[in-house]
Amino acid sequence: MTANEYIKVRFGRHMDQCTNEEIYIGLLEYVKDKAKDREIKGGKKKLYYISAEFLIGKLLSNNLINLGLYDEVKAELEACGKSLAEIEEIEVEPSLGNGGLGRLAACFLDSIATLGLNGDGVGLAYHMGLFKQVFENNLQNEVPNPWMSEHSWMTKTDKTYKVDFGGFNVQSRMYDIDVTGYDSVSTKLHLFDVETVDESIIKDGINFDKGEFTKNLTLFLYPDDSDDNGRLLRVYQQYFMVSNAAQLILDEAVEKGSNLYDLADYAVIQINDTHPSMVIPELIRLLQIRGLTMDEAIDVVSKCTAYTNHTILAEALEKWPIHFMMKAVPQLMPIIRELHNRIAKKVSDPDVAIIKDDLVHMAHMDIHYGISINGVAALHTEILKETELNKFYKLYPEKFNNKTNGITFRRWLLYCNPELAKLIEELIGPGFKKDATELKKLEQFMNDDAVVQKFLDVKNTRKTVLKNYLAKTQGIEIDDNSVYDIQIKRLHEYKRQQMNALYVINKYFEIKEGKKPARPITVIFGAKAAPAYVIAKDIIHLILCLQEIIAKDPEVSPYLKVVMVENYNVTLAEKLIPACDIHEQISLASKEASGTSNMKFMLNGAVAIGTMDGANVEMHDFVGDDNIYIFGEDSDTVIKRYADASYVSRDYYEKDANLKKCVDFIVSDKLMEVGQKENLERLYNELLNKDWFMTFPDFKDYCETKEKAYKEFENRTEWGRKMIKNIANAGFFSSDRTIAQYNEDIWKL
Ligand code: 26Q
Repeated sequence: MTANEYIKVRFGRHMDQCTNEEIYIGLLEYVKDKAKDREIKGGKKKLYYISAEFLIGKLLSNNLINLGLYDEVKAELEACGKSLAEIEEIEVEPSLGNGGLGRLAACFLDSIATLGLNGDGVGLAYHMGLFKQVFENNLQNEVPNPWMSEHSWMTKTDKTYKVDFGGFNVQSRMYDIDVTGYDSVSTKLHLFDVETVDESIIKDGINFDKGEFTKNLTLFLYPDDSDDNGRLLRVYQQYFMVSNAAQLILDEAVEKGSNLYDLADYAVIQINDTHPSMVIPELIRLLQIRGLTMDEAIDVVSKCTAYTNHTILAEALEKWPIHFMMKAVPQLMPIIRELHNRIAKKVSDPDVAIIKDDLVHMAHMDIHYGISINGVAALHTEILKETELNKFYKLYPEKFNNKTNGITFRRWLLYCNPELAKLIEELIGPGFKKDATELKKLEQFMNDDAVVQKFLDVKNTRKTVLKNYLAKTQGIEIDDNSVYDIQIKRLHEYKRQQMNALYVINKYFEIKEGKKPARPITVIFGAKAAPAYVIAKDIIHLILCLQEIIAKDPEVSPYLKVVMVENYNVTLAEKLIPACDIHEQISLASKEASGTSNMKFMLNGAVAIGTMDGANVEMHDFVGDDNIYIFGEDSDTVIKRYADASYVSRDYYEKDANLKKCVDFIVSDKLMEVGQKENLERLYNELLNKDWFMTFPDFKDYCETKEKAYKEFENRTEWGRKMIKNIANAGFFSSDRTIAQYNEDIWKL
C-alpha cells in the first residue's frame, strides 16, 4: 500500500483533500505499520542500551529514509501540491536529551538497527523535554517544552511494573518507539513513564513541587549537566529507570528460556555514563528475590554490564550521599555495602572504594563489577587510563578500551544534506551509504577543479537555505556571501564560547580601527545553558549583547554579524551544519571527551578550527595540518598546569594589551547600554580572577589561527579541496563503525 492509499483508507479522502495535520498523522501511522513489518526476529542474546537521554530528533523523514520510502512519499506529496518540509514542520522535536551524550545514544540506536543487531534502548518518557530557550532582554529564559501528543511515535504497551521507593511505590508503564534501521530491521526504544504522573503541578515556567515524587518523577529531563540542583529527584528518576530496565531484562531472558544463572547468555547491558549505574545493585536484588544467593547474584550480574565514561570533569562524576540513597532506595544500600566490602577486603586504597566519605561512587561500582569500561575518543581513553582512572587501570587493564564516537550518516548526511549526498553519489556511486569508508574515493577528485567547484556550489546552496530558514523562523537576516563560522553545543565554560566571544570583540575593534575583513564574517552560536549555571548564562548574555551592539553599529555591521540562534536543538543543527564553512571545536585540551558535532561538520565539508582535544585529535590524524586549523596548548601542558596550580589569569591580562582591551570591553559603557551590569561584571571578574578553563593562554594563538583560516577561505578552489579532504576522511566517524566495535569487543551478539 502506498502512503496515498493508506491515507485514503484512514481518512476516507485523497491526500490532496487532507489538511497537513491529517497527512502528518497518516504518514506517522503508515510508517509505524511499515516499521512493525521489519521487527527483528531476535536471537538469544540481547543488548540493552540504558540511557537517561535519547536525543532522537524528529522522526518522520528519518524513518522514511531508513524504510526506503522517502523519494516515493515525497513525490506523492508533491503530486498533490504538498511538500514534505511543510508536513515535517508539524512534528514536534522530542528533546529528551541535553546534548552530546543523548544524541550519541540516538545515533547508536540507528546503527544497532542498521547493522541488524538484537538491541534495544531503555530510558524515560519525560513529559517535558529539555526546556525551551527564549531570549528576553538579552537573557536566557526557560519555558516548558511539551512534545507528547495523541498522535505520537510512542506506542503504549501493556507492560507495567511496580517500582518500590523508600516509603511508597509507583506503577510504571512502558511506551515503545520503533527504531528503523537503514534498509534493515527495526528495533525498539523503550521509554518508561509513571502512571500517576501529573502535568498540572508545573507552575510558572519550569517550576514544580519537588516533593511530590509520584506526580513529578517523569515530568522533566534534568537540564543540569553542570550543577547539582534537584539531586534527590534525580536519584528517584535513575532508580525508576533502572528498576524498570532490570525487570524487563529478567522477564525477557526468562521468556527465552534463561534459568537466570545463565543471564549473561541472554543479556548484555551498556551503561551510558553513570546515570543508569544502579542497575547493578537492582539486578542483584531482583535475582536474590528470584532465588539466587548474594554470591550467585553478584557473580551473574558481573558478567552482564559494561560502562561508558563520557567525561573527565571530576565534578561531573556522580557520587550520591548515603543519606539520599537511604531515603530514596533503602533496599539497595545493603547490596551496595556488600559490593563495597568485597572490594575493600581485596584493595585497601580508599581512592578505588565504592563508598568513601559517606558518598557512593557510581563509576567505581561500574568498573569493579562490569566487564568493560570505555572512553569515547582515543585521547579521552588515554587520559582516563593515565590520570583520572589510573588506579583502576592498574587493577583491571584488560577491562579498559576505547570506542571513538560516531554519528549516523543517514540523518547527518542523507537527510540533512541531500544536495551533497547526491553529488557524492554521482562521483563514487551509492556504496558509501552502506559502507562509509568508501567516501575515501572522493580524494581522487581533489585536483579536479570542476568537481571542486561542485562542492563549493553545494555549500553555497546550503548557505542560502540556512539564510532563508533563519529569516523565516527567527527573523534573523544573514548575508550568504559571508563566511559562516559556527559554534553549536551546550554552553559550558570548558567549551569556551567565551573565547569565541572575545574574538568577536577583537574583530569589532579591528573594524572600528579601519582594518576590514576581506569578506563579511557571520559568527553563529547556538547553545542552551543549564538554568542554574550562572556563569554560562552570563556568557549567553554577553553574546546577545554583542549581537545587538554590532547590529546597531553601521561602521561594523557590514563586516561582522553575530547571531545567537534561539532554542538550539537537533532540528536547527540539521540546518546549520550543512551550511557551515568553519566550525569551532575550541574546548580546553583534555576537557572535551570526544565531541560529535565536529564529526557532523566534517562530513558536511566544513573545516574545523580546534584544539588537540577529544576526537579532534583523530580528525587531525586523518586530514593533516593543512585541512584543519589546530591551535592552543596541548592536553599534557594543560594537565600539568592544573597539577601545579600555576595558572594565574591576571598575569596574561596584564601582559597582553590586546587581550586586556577585549576583556575590559565586557564591562564598558558600550555594553552596559544594552546589558545588565551584574551579569557582565560577574563574568568579567570570573575571567580576570579565575578563568578556570584557561582562555587567556590560548587567546592570541586562537586569533591568529582564525585570521589564517579566513585568509585561506578566500582561495576558493584551495578551500574546496580542504572540504573534499574532510568529507573523504569522515568515514571512520560513522556510528556503524563504532557500533560494530562495541559488538566485536564487548557485546558479542
Ligand atoms: C549528572 C548529575 C546530575 C545532573 C546531571 C548530570 C549529567 C547530565 C548530562 C551529566 C552529564 C550529562 C551529559 C554529558 C555529555 O553530554 N557528555 C558528552 O558526551 C558526548 C558523547 O560521548 C561527548 O562527545 C562529549 O565530549 C561529552 O561532553
